[in-house]
Amino acid sequence: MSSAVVPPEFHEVISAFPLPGRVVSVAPHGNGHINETYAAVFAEGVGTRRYVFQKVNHRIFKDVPGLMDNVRRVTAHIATKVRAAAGEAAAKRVLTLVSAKDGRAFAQDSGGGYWRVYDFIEGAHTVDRVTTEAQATAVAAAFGEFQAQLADLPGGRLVETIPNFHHTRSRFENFRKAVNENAAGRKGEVAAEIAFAFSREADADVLLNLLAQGKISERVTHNDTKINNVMLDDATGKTVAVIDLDTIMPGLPLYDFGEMVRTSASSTDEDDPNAANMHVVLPPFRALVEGYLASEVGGVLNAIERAHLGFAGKLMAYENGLRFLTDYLQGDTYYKIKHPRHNLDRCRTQFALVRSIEAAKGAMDAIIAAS
Ligand code: ADP
Ligand code: GN1
Ligand code: MG
Repeated sequence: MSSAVVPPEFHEVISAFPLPGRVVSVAPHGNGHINETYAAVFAEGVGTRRYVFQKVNHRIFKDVPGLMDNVRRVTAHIATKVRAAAGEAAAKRVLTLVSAKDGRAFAQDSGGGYWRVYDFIEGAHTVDRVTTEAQATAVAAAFGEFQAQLADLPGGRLVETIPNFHHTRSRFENFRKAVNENAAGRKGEVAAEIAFAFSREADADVLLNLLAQGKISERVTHNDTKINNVMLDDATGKTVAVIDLDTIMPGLPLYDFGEMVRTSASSTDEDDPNAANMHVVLPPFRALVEGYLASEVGGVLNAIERAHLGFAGKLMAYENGLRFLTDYLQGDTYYKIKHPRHNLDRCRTQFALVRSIEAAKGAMDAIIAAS
């Protein structure tokens, strides 16, 4: 069996799941920044079947059993909804958890690591960048639909898997602390980025104030609507399933929309080493607005929420830039990195995107008004 770069704990947990046959190969999979994801091929007789094994990042997600309870509730609810609306074949292609033999939604290895297994969604793929406007419309519609499907999730409030996840004021205070502590001794090198972050501090409170004033509402949201968190059909390009459900919890629809703008209406990769390549791109922005507003969730957004669709993109670029800069200042303890300046490159593209969205505000507002 080929299993280069797969940790030994993987082999410990295989037998905890009721999977048919034997594992014939396993390899790292996908481009996520947080969890460890592996695709494992199982053979039984002449056939093979793939599963996704994920080692959940326990350092970041402090309550994995609580998180997995959310995932179990959400995947079951979504499957029921999709089955009713689109039939069994469609329901089989949404994210489907394989429970462990003991009935739990995860298994633990001898080092205390948490593992979960999903059916591999076959005939589909993720992209790190949007290439067509149709793709942007489809992604926005898929996340909008997903959020609408969660509106009647039974069972009470979901566990908050990362407290204050999109609380931009709290993100800003973490950043300020990281500057003061200067744990990795990198503060001098990023003076320009620090100054930029302070110059936009007031943006951190805009949506929080609207929420406190009751002008916008909290709902159950995905909170990580990056383009590579939706699977697209290989043949048709249509959206098949929303994935990466670790941060589903109460949040603002504007955070979901803003994260789509950040990742789907931007001109280059989040980690492009040349931040000058980064700017907002208006045709996919228009496509996102249209796809989101046409989805079921469009009908529940009020005028204030609609008016902030562009600002939401700027806020998510700012928040992610703050988070990357904080991680750089703290010595790269949160995100996976591939080289020492990775978080700094990511921060710079995000701050370039903030500037670009500010410059394009008039054009973006006109698009929203026309949609
Ligand atoms: P992370 O939190 O690290 O981003 P994800 O859950 O998004 O982890 O998974 C990382 C990548 O693995 C995804 O972008 C996707 O390409 C792939 N992936 C995840 N789940 C599945 C699945 N059930 N079937 C096929 N590919 C998957
Ligand atoms: C992380 O897990 P992934 O790669 O989809 C992060 C998001 C950030 C994103 C930046 C749990 O997303 O919040 O916006 O990186 N997820 C978590 O690319 O922190
Ligand atoms: Mg992901």
